[in-house]
Amino acid sequence: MSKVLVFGHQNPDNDAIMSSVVLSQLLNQVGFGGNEYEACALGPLPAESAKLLAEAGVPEPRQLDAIEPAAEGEDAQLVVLTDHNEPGQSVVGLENATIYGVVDHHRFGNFTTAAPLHIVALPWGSSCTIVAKLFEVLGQQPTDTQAKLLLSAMMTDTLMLKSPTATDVDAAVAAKLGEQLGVDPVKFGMEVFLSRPSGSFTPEQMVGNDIKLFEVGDTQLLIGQYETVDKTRALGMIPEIREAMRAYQAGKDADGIVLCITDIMEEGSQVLLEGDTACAQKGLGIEDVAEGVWMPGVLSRKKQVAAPILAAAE
Ligand SMILES: [Mn+2]
Repeated sequence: MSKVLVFGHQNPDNDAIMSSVVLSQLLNQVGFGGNEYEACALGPLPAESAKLLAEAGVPEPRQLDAIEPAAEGEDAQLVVLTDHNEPGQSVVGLENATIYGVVDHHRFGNFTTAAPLHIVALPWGSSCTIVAKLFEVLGQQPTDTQAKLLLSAMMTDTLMLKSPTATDVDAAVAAKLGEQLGVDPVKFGMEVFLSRPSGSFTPEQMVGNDIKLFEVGDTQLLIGQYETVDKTRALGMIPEIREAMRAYQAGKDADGIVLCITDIMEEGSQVLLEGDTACAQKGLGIEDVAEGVWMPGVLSRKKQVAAPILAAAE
């Protein structure tokens, strides 16, 4: 029996955590491939994930710092990536691992493997929607706890199904899980959002809480997103947030950094730029102005921010 580590991206969000936790449970439940699966996390858990897991009595995933090269005569560590596939967003030392599987809903970039792998990629609103469907594929019924953890991530990742990344499949799966739990998915999702201690976020947390590195042409661009139900507090801290952006960019040795302060209620994002962001300005059609640019309707980093920036660089 081989041990397989299952983990989401760095700076994990609720979808990265819940997809790895519940997918590991499912694969262990069915004895998939005769392996043993362990959920890991590449960073501290978001507040809502920690709260949901504690309430459910489910242990938090183990923190994983790096994967070391295999010792002489040993096989490489097997891993399953959830909610990501780009090495730049994954564990340090991913090149030392054998990618056994991927369950993801993002674009593929720089992805090569030495051997065939289990790969489930669908352009749905959350990785947990895919995990929920895998229960059906593997002939399993999620327990109430599993249904709750999956639904929480489907709601946070799709901003209560309002994001343009949400599909009919997400809505249908959310309705089904909500029915099982006897909750309204949107109301439940709002409770999960409101359990975030957003009133106490520091500028450093707003910048680093949910940020991903993208290779845009030959520049390294960081794109962060801070989701809030009221952007007023953040907008009153713009100089401090910009300072935190510059510090984060310097720490990661990136060329530029974009931060979207996304207001879930007003359904749009205030976009701040620091460093070399010519590609971002071109892709988004905005300029680097001190207070940032309000982009109405922009809720999805993936579809409405990263995709146009990457497209403009081609
Ligand atoms: Mn996701």
